[in-house]
Amino acid sequence: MVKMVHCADVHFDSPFTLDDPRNAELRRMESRSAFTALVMYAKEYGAKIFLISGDLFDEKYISKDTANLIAREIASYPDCRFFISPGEADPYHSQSPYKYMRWPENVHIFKSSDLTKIEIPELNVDIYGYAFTDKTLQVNPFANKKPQNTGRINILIGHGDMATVDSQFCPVTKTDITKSGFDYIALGHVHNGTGVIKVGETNFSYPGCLEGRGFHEPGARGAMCGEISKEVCGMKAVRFSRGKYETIQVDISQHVTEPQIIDAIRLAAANFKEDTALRVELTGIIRPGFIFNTRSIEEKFTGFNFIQVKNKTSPYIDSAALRHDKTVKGIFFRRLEGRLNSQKEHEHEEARLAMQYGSNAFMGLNIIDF
Ligand SMILES: [Mn+2]
Repeated sequence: MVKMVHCADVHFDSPFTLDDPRNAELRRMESRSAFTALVMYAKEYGAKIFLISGDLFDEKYISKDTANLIAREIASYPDCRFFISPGEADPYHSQSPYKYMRWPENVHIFKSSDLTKIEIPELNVDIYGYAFTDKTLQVNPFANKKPQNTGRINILIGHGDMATVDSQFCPVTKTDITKSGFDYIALGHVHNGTGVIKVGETNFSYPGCLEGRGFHEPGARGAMCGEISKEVCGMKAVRFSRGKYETIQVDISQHVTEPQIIDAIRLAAANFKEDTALRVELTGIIRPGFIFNTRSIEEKFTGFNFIQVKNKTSPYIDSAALRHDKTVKGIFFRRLEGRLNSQKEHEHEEARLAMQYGSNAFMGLNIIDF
C-alpha cells in the first residue's frame, strides 16, 4: 500500500470573480493557505507521493511570491515525491516558471507531451506523466499506451478533458482509460471533483479545484487522498478549501416589507457560516411599487465571508388589463411584452428591469437601483 495525495486545478493567482477586490485578494490568500494545508495534511498522513495534475497556476498572473511558496512547500516535505503534469494554464515551455525557477529535488515536473515514466522501485510504483507544452494539446499522449511493468503499482498523471472527443485540451476517452491498464489515473482540468470512478480495471478521478473561485464553482473543495495498492484504490475526497461559494434562491412573493425579506434570508441561510461567500437571489412576484434596497439588506448580515443580494423578482403585471390600456402605461407594456416573454435570459432580464423602472415611474415612486 502506498499513501498518496492527488490535487489539480489550484489556479494560483488567477482572478477571482467576486465584486469586491478586497474580498478577491482575501480569497487569493486563502487559496495559498489551502495548498499549505494540503501539504501539512500530506505530512501528517505520511503520504509518499503527491500528484499535481496541472493548472497549478495561471502563467499570465503568477507572482514570484507564489512560485516561491510552491517551491518552499514542496521542499518542506522531502520524504515525499511530488509530481507535476503541466496543463493549459501552466504549460511547460522556455518562459514558464517551471523552467526558470529553481525547484527542490523531490519534485519531478513532466516536460514533454510524450508519455514519460519515472520509476520508484522502493515503493514498487511507476509514475507515468506528460505535459502541456502550449495552451492546447490535440492528442492524448496515453492513448493506446500500457504500463511496461505490470508488477508495479502503475500510476498515470495528466491534464486532460473527457468532455468531447475533439477537445483542444488533451481529449481523453473512457476507452483510452479502460484499455490502458493503469491502476490509478490522476486527472486534472475539471473543476468539480468526480470522486473515484472505475472503468475496466482502472480507477481514475478529477479531484476538482482546491478552492472555488466564484459562484460558478460552489461548495466545499479539496483533493483526493488515500492508500493505493494493485488490488485496492482507497482514494477519497478531502476538503481543504477554507471558504466556499453558495447561491440560494429566496422567494419573497409573500413578503411586503424589507424586514420580512431579511427574516426570510436568515431562515434560508441558517446553515451557512462565516466560511461562506453567499449569493442570495430574491425571486417571486412582488406588488408593483414595493421598493427595497439590496445594499441595505446586505448590510444587515455580518455572519458570512461575503454576501451579495440580487433582486430577481418581477413586479405583478396585470397583463390582461395592460393589453387594452389606452394610456402610455399600456403602450409601454405592449412594447416590452415580447421581450418580457423572451427565452433569452439577458433579454428577459433587461425587459423585467425596464418594466420595474417603468411601473415605479408611472406611479410617481422613486426609481432606485434594483
Ligand atoms: Mn485545465
